[in-house]
Amino acid sequence: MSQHAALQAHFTPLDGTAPQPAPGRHVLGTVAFGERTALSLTGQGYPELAIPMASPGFDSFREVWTTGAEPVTGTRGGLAFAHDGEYLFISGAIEPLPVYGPTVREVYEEAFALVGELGYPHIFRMWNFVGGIISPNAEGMEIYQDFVAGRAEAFASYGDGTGHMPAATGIGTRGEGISFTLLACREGSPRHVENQRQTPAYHYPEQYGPKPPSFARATRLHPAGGEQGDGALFVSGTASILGHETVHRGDIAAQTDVVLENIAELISGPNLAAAGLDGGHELKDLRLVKVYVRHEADLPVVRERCQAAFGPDTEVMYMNVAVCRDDLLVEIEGLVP
Ligand code: 3EB
Repeated sequence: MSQHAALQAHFTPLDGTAPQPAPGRHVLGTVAFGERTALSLTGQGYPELAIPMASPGFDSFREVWTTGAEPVTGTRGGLAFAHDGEYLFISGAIEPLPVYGPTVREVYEEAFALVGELGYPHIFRMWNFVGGIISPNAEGMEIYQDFVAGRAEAFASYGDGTGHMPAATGIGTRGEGISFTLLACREGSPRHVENQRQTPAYHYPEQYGPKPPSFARATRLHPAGGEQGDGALFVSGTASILGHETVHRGDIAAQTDVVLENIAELISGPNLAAAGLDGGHELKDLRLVKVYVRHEADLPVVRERCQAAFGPDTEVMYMNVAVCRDDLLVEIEGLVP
């Protein structure tokens, strides 16, 4: 991430060896997209969240967040965290439950309290990994809606209104339970961006659930002391939604194209300008892309369209998991460094 070398991420193989940070770099936290479900402080001290996301024919890998300063790490309740003076990484995990809402509220509130206590008040990216995302909970409510309601209640404890809601991913897993990772900063200032082609998720109408999802379409992180264009742009999980409606039900090629067009529009100069930000990017500028494909058989079509859209330097990982609406076949996220 250009001027602010302080926070960086990369993908590494999930082969049992510990990630080796470059000289002068320290691991802040990792997420292992593999077979297991676990949250722990590793032998090297940093938090690792393991999520069951891997399957034959798709990718398994570790996402490694590094910084230039030695982190302090710890655990608290269901959370593990690390912070380096400017950046805070928190992961949390909730075991399988009949109903998730109240526990999601509790654990997310605990994470938001920690953000405040440790002095990293600006959350700029969250990932929410929701097992059984479109299955019913014990009361017949879709687990995603159960999760969204608990998260919405927790966000009320983090700030008023919607202006502080960060870029996020909400996605299924191949296991059960709910886990999450968040990134927050101390001096930097995140700027949240909506997409002119999409209704802000926090304004979705009630037909999708009692509470709307708490996230922004993208967040640009302005590092402390940096110029406006210096920061990375974090692109939320993006689906084949125009306005608030799923488009191209049952057509994986067309859904993939809409997702790519949605991201292209989101990161474009005119859309950033509408959010008061300068700069503008293209799909080829994306890095650390994750592509979530609902149906195994759709992978070749999705891969073909992604390869045509992204650049030679775009790393892309594919996973076979459900998306948060039954009719959504693909979700894609990434970042522009
Ligand atoms: C959507 O646009 C698709 O609930 O955190 C994308 C990104 C989606 C984040 C979340 C959900 C979330 O509504 C789903």
